[in-house]
Parts: sequence; C-alpha cells; structure tokens
Amino acid sequence: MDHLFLMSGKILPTDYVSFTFFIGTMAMMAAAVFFFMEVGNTSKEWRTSVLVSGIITFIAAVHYYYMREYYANYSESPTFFRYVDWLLTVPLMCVEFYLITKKAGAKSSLLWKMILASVVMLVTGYWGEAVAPANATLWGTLSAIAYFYIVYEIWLGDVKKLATSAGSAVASANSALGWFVLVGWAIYPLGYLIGTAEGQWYASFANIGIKMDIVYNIADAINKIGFGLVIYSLSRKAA
Ligand SMILES: *C/C=C(C)/C=C/C=C(C)/C=C/C1=C(C)CCCC1(C)C
Repeated sequence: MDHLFLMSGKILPTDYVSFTFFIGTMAMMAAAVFFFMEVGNTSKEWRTSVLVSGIITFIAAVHYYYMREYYANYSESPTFFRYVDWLLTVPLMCVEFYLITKKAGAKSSLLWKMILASVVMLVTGYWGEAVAPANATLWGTLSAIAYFYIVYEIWLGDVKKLATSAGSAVASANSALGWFVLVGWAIYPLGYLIGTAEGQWYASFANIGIKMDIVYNIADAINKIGFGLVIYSLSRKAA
C-alpha cells in the first residue's frame, strides 16, 4: 500500500524523510536567492564570500530537487546524489575559510590542504556507505580522522592563527564557523552510524527511531544556510 502511495507521488503525513527532502529543497532555494540578491548590496571586499554562500545553497537546492524525487520514486536513500552534493559544497566551505583569512595572508597551500582533507573525508564516507558497507567501521574511522584534521586547522592550526591576526570581526566569524564545523558537522557521523549499522558493533543505532536521511537533511539545513548567514553577517560588520 505504501508503495502505491509512493508511486503516485503522495507524501504520507508521517513520511518525515519526504517531508525534510521537500522543505530542504525550498529552504536551499530561498537561501540561494537571498545570497545572490545580496551580492550587489555587499561591500566589494566580501562580495566573493557572499557569492560562494549563494553557490553552496544553489548546488544544494538542485541536489535536493533530485534527491526528493529519487526518494519518492524508489523509497531508498539517494546516496549518490548526496555525496556528489557534499563533494561540491564542502570544498566550497573550505574556500570560505580561505577567503575570510586571505587578507591576513592565507596561502593557497592551506586552501588545498583543507580541500584535500574534505575530499578524503567524503570519499571514505561514501566507500563505507555505498561500496564496502561491511567495513563501514574502518571507512568511517578514516573519514573521522580527516574530519578532525579540518577541525584542528580551524580551531588551533593555521586558519585560527590567520583569523586572529585578521582582526576581531574575522576572528569572531571564524569561531562562529568553527562551531558549525565542530558541532554542526558532527551530526553527520550520527547519520552514518544509523545508515550503516547493519552487522556492525553499533547495530543498535539502526533502531534509534530516526532515519539517516532525516539526520542528514537537518544537518544540511543548519550547516549550509547557517554557515552562509555567518558569512553574510560578517560582510555587514567588517568593512
Ligand atoms: C553541506 C554538507 C556538509 C557540511 C557535509 C558534511 C559532511 C561531513 C562532515 C561528514 C562526515 C563523515 C564522518 C566524519 C564520518 C562518517 C562518514 C561521514 C562522511 C558522514
């Protein structure tokens, strides 16, 4: 019966996966329009940063449109679209850290280290979720190491040092963005534990009562839109 409803495109009132895919699509679209429109109202120095926030939410909006449809058709996680989205948007978030610290002398080598770490984090995560789920623990651990490297750079490493020397507005934006990476991004491994639980030592995560896609969808809304708004508010504070 459920299947028939899905084929007709109907969303059941308790289908929170479909609901969050739908609202995620709308929220990302609205955020992208907002950031794009505000580029022209932004002082020259911060325009690229606000533009990148628009591009991040725009890419996510397009992927959400496809993920929503994929889930409606197959009632399966759209793992492929999910990771293509992340593979494009997470490196762009690393670009944001580079852009805000560039004034203080950030080198492109720092940008490439961050991008490389984010790609390692995502490719290993994809491997654990989609290619070799029997070894999800191993791949998830490798992914987490790359994640902690990013956290380290932002909180204690070069990004932190540059942000501090760029002045108080950049330093406080860096710590706000740093909280997104430390707390907001930490929601994703929870989704991974739920989605790959079968046959692992954390098998009980499968019965937690929240579906993996709901966790990922909520995390994306917080991390893509919230992150963009921090950049936006920095662009209003620091001339
Ligand atoms: C807009 C999308 C964002 C900010 C996605 C971030 C994704 C992560 C931080 C994923 C991290 C993972 C781990 C740290 C371990 C398990 C596998 C992942 C890929 C879910």
